[in-house]
Amino acid sequence: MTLRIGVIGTGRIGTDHIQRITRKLSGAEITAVTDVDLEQAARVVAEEGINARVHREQMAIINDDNVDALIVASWGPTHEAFVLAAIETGKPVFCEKPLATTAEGCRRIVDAELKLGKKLVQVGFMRRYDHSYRLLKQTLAADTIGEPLVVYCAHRAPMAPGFSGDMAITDSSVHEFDILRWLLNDDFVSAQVVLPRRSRLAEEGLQDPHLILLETGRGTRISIESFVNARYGYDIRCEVVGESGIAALPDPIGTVLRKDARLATPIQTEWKDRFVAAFDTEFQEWINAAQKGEMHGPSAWDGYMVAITSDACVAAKHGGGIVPIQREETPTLYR
Ligand code: NAD
Ligand code: ISE
Repeated sequence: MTLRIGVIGTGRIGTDHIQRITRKLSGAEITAVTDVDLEQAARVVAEEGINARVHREQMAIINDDNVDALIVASWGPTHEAFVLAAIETGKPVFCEKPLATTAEGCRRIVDAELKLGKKLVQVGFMRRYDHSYRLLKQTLAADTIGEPLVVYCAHRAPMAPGFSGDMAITDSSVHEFDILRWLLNDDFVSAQVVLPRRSRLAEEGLQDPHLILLETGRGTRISIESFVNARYGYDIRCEVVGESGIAALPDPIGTVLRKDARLATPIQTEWKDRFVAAFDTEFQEWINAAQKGEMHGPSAWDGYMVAITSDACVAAKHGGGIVPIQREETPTLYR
């Protein structure tokens, strides 16, 4: 049975997801869309040539009888209300990160699912579907390098247009918070943020880079360099130092060019390109699971844990020192 999907938010990533579902993936079709910018929503429908209803009233898409499942790709502050409404109707909902902009908001979503006794929510942490990260997880799970002792990560982007305040943490590093919990199968117990000398290329008033230091329950120490004005490219790095070896993400594959007395290999510049295959796999697996009434991806609980970590990092950045992160027992539904 084809999964009929309603998309809330037809901006950059919403349009991307509509295109991948329409052009590349199987088992689903877009039957409805909505956006506060109705012209934009109608344009996407026309350009893709899809038979989808454009809802003027955003919440109406959730109760549309022609919609089996929802994708929330609107601005972060709107996510919580849409996800809670989808849970009310019992429809599966894929929500782009953040699940909600506060830990309390994420907790309300967790509580709604616990009350229902069923998982309906998947959060858009697409790195879990990246082939290299999956191989890295397999390597760690197979005990190939012993226990993980130290992890070095870097999240570097060329520029961060529109970034302000703590977005390098709350918008970008959240991907590291999720992937590290998943890779290490461990929760964080403390956070510290060290501010290096500020890059002159960062927008006025924006601290960049940040050095985020996390500690897990089993004592693994993590450093994340978050550098959103790194200029030279989009470069995601992760190296795990274990007791008997080191396991790291490889550089993405590209041609190695020997020319004009130089040895060169390209570096990507866009997160969309770096993770395109991960996004495709993420959605194909979500569609396949939703058709069977199942939900296997990053859960509302994962979204909540990331929000707690993000809050601790922001508090550490502004207050200084080491901020403890309270560990909470994972409810049975999410184990
Ligand atoms: P965008 O600004 O391009 O698009 C957001 C769209 O939401 C806009 O078209 C806007 O009009 C619409 N919108 C706002 N409020 C709405 C409402 N109440 N109802 C319906 N539509 C509404 O932003 P984007 O870059 O596409 O980001 C969207 C979301 O995706 C954000 O939460 C962002 O963090 C997330 N995102 C995730 C990744 C990832 O790697 N997983 C990458 C980029 C963005
Ligand atoms: C963006 O919102 C994303 O989610 C990307 O995956 C991330 O790498 C980028 O830094 C964010 O701005």
